[in-house]
Amino acid sequence: MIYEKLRTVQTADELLDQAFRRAVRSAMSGSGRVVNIQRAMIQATSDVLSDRLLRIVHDFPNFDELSPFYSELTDIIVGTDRLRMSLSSVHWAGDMVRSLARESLQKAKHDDPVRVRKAYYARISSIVHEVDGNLRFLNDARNKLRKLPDISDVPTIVVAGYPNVGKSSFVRRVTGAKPEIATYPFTTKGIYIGHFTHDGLRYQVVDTPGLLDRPLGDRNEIELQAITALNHVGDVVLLLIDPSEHCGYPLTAQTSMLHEIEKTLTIPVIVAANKCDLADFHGEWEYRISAETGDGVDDVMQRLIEVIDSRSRDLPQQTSEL
Ligand SMILES: Nc1nc2c(ncn2[C@@H]2O[C@H](COP(=O)(O)OP(=O)(O)OP(=O)(O)O)[C@@H](O)[C@H]2O)c(=O)[nH]1
Ligand SMILES: [Mg+2]
Repeated sequence: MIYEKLRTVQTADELLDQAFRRAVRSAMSGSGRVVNIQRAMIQATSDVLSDRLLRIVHDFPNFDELSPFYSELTDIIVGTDRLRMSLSSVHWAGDMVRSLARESLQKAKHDDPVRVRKAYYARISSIVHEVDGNLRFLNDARNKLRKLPDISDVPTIVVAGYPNVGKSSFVRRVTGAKPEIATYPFTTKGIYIGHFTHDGLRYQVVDTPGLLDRPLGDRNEIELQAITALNHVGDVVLLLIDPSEHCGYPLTAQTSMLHEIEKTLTIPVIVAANKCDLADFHGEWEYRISAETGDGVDDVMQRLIEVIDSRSRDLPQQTSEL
C-alpha cells in the first residue's frame, strides 16, 4: 500500500535535539582549532536536519500520480491542498537549513566561530519551529493514511445498504470464512474485504458498514464525498434491501436511499432484497435472496459478475484505473 512505508514525522524539538546532539558528538570526536570544531558542528547539524526534513517530503508520494481511489480518499481524510502546503513548507525549511549552513561556514573563517555557530543554531531553531505545525499535521496525516485499506487491483463488488440488512452475512457467504479486516475512512467500524474466484478469475467483495445509515440529504460534503468515492472503489454496487424491516429501518426509507444512491453513483447498482427466508419478507423483487440460507445468492452473483465483465469489455481503461 502506498502509504504503508511512511515513517513517523518528528516534531521540531525532536528534530533539533537530534541534530544538536549529533553536532556535539562530532565536536568531541574532532580535535584541533576552535574554528574547525565549530565548523564541524555547523556541518553536522545541517546534514542531520536537512536530511531529515527533506526525507519527510520524499517519503510522501506524488499526489498527481495516485490512483483515483487513493487520491480521492487522501483528499477526504486529510485534504490534499493542506498536505501539499505542509510538504512545501518543510521542504523550504530543509533548504534554508542548508543554505544558512553554507553562509555560516564561510563566516566562521573570519568572525568569532563560536558566535557564528550560536547564531546559526538560533536561526535554524526558529525556522524549524516555524514549520512545527506542519510537521505535526504531517504526522497526523501519516497516521491516518497508513490505515487505508489495501484495495487490490481486481474487479470489485461493493456491498452497501442500511445497517443490519445483512451486508456482512452476504460477504461472508460468498467469500468464505476468513475475510481480511481493514479500517476504512468511511466508518469507525472495521471493514471486511473478501475474495472469491470465478472461472479462474479473482474478484473482491468489500463490505461498507456504517456508510449508509441515513438519507443522503442529511450528509455534509465530506460524507457525500466518501460515498461518491465508491465509484473508485468498486466496479458494481450490490445494494441490499431488507423488506422484512427486521433491520429496524422502514422499507420506504430504504428504497428512497436506493434512489438517491442510483442518482449519486456512476457505477452500476444492482438491488437485491435480503432475508427472503423470513415470514415478514414481502414485495416483488428481481433478486430475492437469503444471506442466511443461501437462497438466490448464486443468481445475483451471476448477474454481478456479468455486469463487471461487460464493463471491463466496454471500458478497458476502468479496470486498470485502481
Ligand atoms: N433471517 C435472516 N437473517 C439474516 C439474513 N441476513 C442477515 N441476517 C441477520 O441480520 C442481522 C444483521 O446481519 P449483518 O450481516 O450483520 O448485517 P450488516 O448489514 O452487515 O449490518 P451492519 O454491519 O451493522 O451494517 C444478523 O443477525 C444476521 O444474522 C437473512 O438472509 N435471513
Ligand atoms: Mg456488517
